[in-house]
Parts: sequence; C-alpha cells; structure tokens
Amino acid sequence: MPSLLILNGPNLNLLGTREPEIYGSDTLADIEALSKVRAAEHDLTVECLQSNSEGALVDAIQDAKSKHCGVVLNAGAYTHTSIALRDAIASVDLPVIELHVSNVFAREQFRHYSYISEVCIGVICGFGITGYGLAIDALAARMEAVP
Ligand code: CA2
Repeated sequence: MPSLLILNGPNLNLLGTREPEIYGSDTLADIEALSKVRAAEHDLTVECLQSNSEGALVDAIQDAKSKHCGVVLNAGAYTHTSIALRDAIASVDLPVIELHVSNVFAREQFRHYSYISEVCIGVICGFGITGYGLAIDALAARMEAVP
C-alpha cells in the first residue's frame, strides 16, 4: 500500500503540554492517530516521525524518496530559518505539504516568512491538528490526479 511520511519538527513533541491558547490541547500522539485513520480512508499508510534535530529532518526527507509517495511536513521553527530543509525538499521529487497547527500569519512577524513554502506544493496553517487530515486529503487527491 502506498505510504505518506508525516514529519514533525522541533518542539512538536510538546504539543498539548503548554501554550494551549496557541496550539490547542491535542498531542503529537493525537496527530499520529488522526493521520493513520485518515490515510486508511484513502488506502494509504503513514509513517510518523518527529525530531528536534535539523539534520535528522533533512535525512528523513532524503530517505522519503525511496519509501513514500508524499510528505506532510510541520518543520516547526526551522520553517523560518532553514535553507538546509528547503534544499532537501527541492532535491526530492516528491510532493511535500507545509503545515502549521497555528495561523503563523496572525503571530509574530518572524513567523510570516517561510524558507520552504516555495518548494512545497501547498501550505496549510491555522486549523489545529485538523490540518493534518486536510493535508492527507490533498496528497491523496493529487496522487489520483497525477498517478
Ligand atoms: O504552528 C505550528 O505548527 C508551528 O510550526 C509550531 C512551531 C512554531 O515555531 C512555528 O512558527 C509554527 C513551534 C512548535 C512548538 O510547539 C510547542 C507546543 C507546546 C509547547 C511549546 C511548544
């Protein structure tokens, strides 16, 4: 069965433990459970990874090419800083969706710029963990349109 990578970056392991007014009360485990169920509705499987390390995220994106047919990426704060992640995404011929739990455009100015948006097929932000389901729907629809 085709597989998607659900890749979460720095500090997202803390979801649900602090700052619920920004990130809600759902946890990383909730994201992984939601993603598994939603992918199954499209006859897809998921691999879920989280890392606080920029290099590990770069490795995961490079490795995704041989294992997955699309990536949902919440790069966390690396979104706003990482040329290395941008280059990794650009180097793999895979559809990657940039995702944020919070509405980064309603927050500090430094969160308004993303190094990775230009090399992703789309961006979803501000819908809490529901966004992961939307991203999986979008990747599934694209796979049907671009087999
Ligand atoms: O809204 C998002 O999903 C973000 O990617 C989350 C990142 C932030 O740097 C981005 O600008 C937007 C931060 C994730 C940190 O998550 C925490 C959760 C609970 C407590 C502390 C941090």
